[in-house]
Amino acid sequence: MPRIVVLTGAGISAESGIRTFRAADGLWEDHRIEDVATPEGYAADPALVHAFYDERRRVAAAAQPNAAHRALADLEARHPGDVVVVTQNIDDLHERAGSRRVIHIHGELERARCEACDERMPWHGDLAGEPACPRCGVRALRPDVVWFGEAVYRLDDIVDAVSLCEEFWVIGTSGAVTPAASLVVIAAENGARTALLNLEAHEETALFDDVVLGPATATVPAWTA
Ligand code: BJW
Repeated sequence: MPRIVVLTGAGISAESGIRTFRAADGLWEDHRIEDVATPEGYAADPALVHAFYDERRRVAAAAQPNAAHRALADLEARHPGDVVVVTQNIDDLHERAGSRRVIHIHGELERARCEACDERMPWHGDLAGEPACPRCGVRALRPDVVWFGEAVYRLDDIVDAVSLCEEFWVIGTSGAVTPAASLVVIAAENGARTALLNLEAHEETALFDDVVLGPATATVPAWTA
C-alpha cells in the first residue's frame, strides 16, 4: 500500500491554463457545471454537453503539465511504490508529467463510454456529431466521466489506500464534491497526517493538520522537496 496518497483537483491544473469549476470565471457559456455535468443535462441537450467536453478535450490536449504535476511525479520517482495520486481531474497532466500510479476518480477526457453496450474505450477526437460505437454500432457514445448522481470510479481501492496511508495530501480542490471531499475524514480517523495545499482557505480547511496557502506551482515543489 502507498505511504502517501495525494488527492488533486482542478486547482493543480489551473496554472497549466485549464479553468477551475467554481472560480468567478468558472462558468462555461453561462452554464454552471451542475447543469452540464449531470445525466439529466445530457439527456436534455446532448449537443451542448458534447460541445462542452469537446472543447475541454482540445484545451487539455494543448496544455502542458506544470511544476506542481512534475513535483508529484518526481516524488514518486524518488519513492517508488510509496505514492499514489487520486485525481478528480479528467485531464492527463499527471501522467504526462511522469506520475505512474494515478487513479481518475471522475473519469478521463480521453476516454469514451457507450451507453448502449457499456464498452469503454480510448477516445481522442470530438464526440459531437455522435460517432457510432466501434463495438455495437449504436450512436450512443458519451465522455467517460462521472457526472453528479453517478458512482465514482474505484472508490473501494481509494478508500483502502486512504485508510492505510501515513500521509494524505489534498491539492487544489474546493472540497465541494463528495465522496472525494470526505476522504480527509477517513484518512484522519485512521491516523494519517493530513495536509491541504490550496490557493485559498475554504470550509474544509479546519479538517487538516497542515494548511499551506498559495499557488500550487510554488507550494507543491516546496512541500515535496
Ligand atoms: C488553486 C489554484 C492554484 C485555484 N493552486 N489551488 C444530490 C443529488 C445527487 C448527488 C448528490 C446530491 N447531494 C449530494 C450529492 C453528491 C454529489 C455532490 O457532491 N454534490 C455536491 C455538489 C453537493 N456527488 C456525486 O454525485 C458523486 N457521486 C456520488 O455521490 O454517487 C453516489 C452513488 C453511489 C452508487 C451508485 C450511484 C451513485 C459524483 C460527483 C461527480 C463530480 N463530477 C464533476 C465533473 C466531472 C467531469 C468533468 O470534469 O467535467 O467533477 S463536477 C466537478 O467538481 C468535477 C471536479 O472534479 C469536481 C471538484 O471540483 P474541484 O476540483 O474541487 O474544483 P473547484 O473549481 O471547485 O475548486 C478548485 C480549487 O482550487 C479552489 O479551492 C481554488 O481556490 C483552488 N485553486 N487555482 C492551488 N493555482
